Amino acid sequence: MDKKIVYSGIQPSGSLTIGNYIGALKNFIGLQDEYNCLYCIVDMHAITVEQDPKLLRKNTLDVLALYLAEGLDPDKSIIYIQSHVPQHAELGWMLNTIASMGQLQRMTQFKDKSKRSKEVMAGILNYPVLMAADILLYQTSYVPVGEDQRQHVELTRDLAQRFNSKYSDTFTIPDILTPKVGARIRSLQDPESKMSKSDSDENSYILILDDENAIRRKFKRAVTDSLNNFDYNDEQKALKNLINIYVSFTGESVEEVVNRYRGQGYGKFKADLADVVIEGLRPLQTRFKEIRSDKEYLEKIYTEGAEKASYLANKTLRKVYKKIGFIAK
Ligand code: ATP
Ligand code: LTN
Repeated sequence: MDKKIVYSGIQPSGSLTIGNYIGALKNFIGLQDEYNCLYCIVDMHAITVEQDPKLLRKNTLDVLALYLAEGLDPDKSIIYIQSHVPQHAELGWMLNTIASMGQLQRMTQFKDKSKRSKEVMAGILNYPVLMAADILLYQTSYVPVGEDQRQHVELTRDLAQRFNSKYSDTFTIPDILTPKVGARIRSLQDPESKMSKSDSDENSYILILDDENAIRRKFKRAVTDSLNNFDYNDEQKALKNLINIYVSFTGESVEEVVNRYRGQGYGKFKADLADVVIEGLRPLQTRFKEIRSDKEYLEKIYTEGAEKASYLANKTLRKVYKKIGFIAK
């Protein structure tokens, strides 16, 4: 039997954080042997917020190089750039005709992002419909993402079910895949909000490509609490977040870490956490530098990736057009 499909994407909307790493990127690698995986750089999603064209180009190649540096293997997985496969926009349009405005307006990300902007563009409302198109084009079974994407994956399931019952079985209904620990890494400055690469306070996040000094400085400045009690609970959200980062990098259990640091001040733990993250990111950073400088190699990967993705996307799109009643040419 054919392997099931795994699909995920990351926006080139800035430099990636360890939230992106722990919640998504790090988990992509292990899926490559068991599943047929597609990993996309979703540049069409990124433009739903203001982007500088030069920076968008740079960030797109950065994400591609990070995918490869982390160990995504182009012989096993399809790695490509979303705008190279126009079928995403085409299926997105079809799905827009069955997506309800009310449902889109209830999306948490839409509410957050539209609150922050003076003029709300339609692209930010339709963002999750394009995401549904990404996923459904490839008959995806599993979507490895962070917890913040749960609502979007639910919407994708709804749209797939709606289309299937309107026109007959067409799309596979996908399931979300979130990591046990680290599905929602929080800001180092405000544990109520998620760590985000678009946060204006650079002390709130650690970037995958941050150097040693920046990592030490940011963890040192990370907020904790005044209880001075080393424990893992919801009253100490900031500390809990730091422990989650620690165990995501070392693979230890929360219990082991809590037992080791119990009775010690937060300062020692934060310093050790910085070491763990620096060491954990080092191999990735080294490989990134090598790969990122090889423009020809990157071009070869994304060109071949787009070819393979297009072939699969077309198969689904042709079915969709036929069911809707479009005339085949
Ligand atoms: P932004 O923070 O710029 O609004 P984003 O980082 O949430 O965007 P993407 O870059 O597309 O958006 O996210 C890529 C992946 O990283 C998604 O699977 C998302 O769920 C995951 N992710 C993002 N932030 C976190 C976080 N703080 N904790 C865990 N996973 C995260
Ligand atoms: N919305 C996602 C990025 C994304 C995605 C996808 C993730 C776009 N298309 C398809 C998984 C599958 C985010 O993380 N912000």
